Amino acid sequence: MPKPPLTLLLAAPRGFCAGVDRAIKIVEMALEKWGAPVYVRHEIVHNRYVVDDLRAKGAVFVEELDECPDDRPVIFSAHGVPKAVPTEAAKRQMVYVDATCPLVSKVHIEAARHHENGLQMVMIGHAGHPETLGTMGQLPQGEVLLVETVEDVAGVEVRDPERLAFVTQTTLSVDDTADIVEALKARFPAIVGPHKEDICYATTNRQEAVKAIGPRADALLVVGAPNSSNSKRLVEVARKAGCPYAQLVQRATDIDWRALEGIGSLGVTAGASAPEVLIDEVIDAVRARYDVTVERVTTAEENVEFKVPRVLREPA
Ligand code: 0JX
Ligand code: SF4
Repeated sequence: MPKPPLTLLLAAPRGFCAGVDRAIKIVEMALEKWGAPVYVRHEIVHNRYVVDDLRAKGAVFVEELDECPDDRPVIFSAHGVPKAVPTEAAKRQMVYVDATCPLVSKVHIEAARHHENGLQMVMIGHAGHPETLGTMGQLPQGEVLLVETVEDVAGVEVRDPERLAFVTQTTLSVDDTADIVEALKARFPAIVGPHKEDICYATTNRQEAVKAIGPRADALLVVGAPNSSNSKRLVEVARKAGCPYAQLVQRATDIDWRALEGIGSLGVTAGASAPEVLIDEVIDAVRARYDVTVERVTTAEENVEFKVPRVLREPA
């Protein structure tokens, strides 16, 4: 039977961002330098394939520092850590390498600066997400108020509405965040913050590409993990852009082929923590069932690269 024709709308940019690339390289360098085991606090990036690959090379993934021995190196994940974590590692004289994305560290610095200037902080982010915990954990407990939605803004209780600042998680929905910022500014006109928000270039660009594809695609697959904030946002953006079916898939085996029956166009993208090998796997699986014509939908060119430290610090 001939395969049905399908236009595959391939998003660009998609997949790995500069912060993810750097964080994975740091773990690989640490393994090369110090040998196994090297401990990693939290998944280095939210992707099972990446984590399993590093685990096979000798990385040991833990959630908290107290699960690490004193005498092995530990790496902090790309999402950032509360200030107490490096403080504790130093106290235990551990060798540690911070793989926090420089764009997340920038938000940490901003929060600390506002705090030093006597401003109370509001963070727009998702409760319990490691980046939110890390950013809030830059300041003493209770100093950062979390808001997740426009509705939350009405209930937030501040010390002094004249002395307020806000920061955001880097992987939020650009549009939802704009609404929350607007609500904050309406309620607290004196609030200060970044020019728009702290959403990074990679998050913004991946959402833009999905917005271009969404209205044209009968369905869209986002390659990414269920705990990956930026990947989940891409599914929401696709649905909002008018795509009737948008689904997160970790890899090809997750694809629900029945849901794709009868489609003529399929969007494909990937979150910032999803490796290209998994995107290729998904495309190959689509090709096995459809007569595919690939159309690249490019909405931005990316050439961001973050320096990886040339030499990792020697154990004490
Ligand atoms: O859940 P997130 O999108 O914050 O993380 P993920 O999927 O690991 O993406 C890369 C790290 C992003 C940090 O900002
Ligand atoms: Fe950095 Fe953005 Fe990538 Fe997060 S998604 S690691 S902030 S570049």
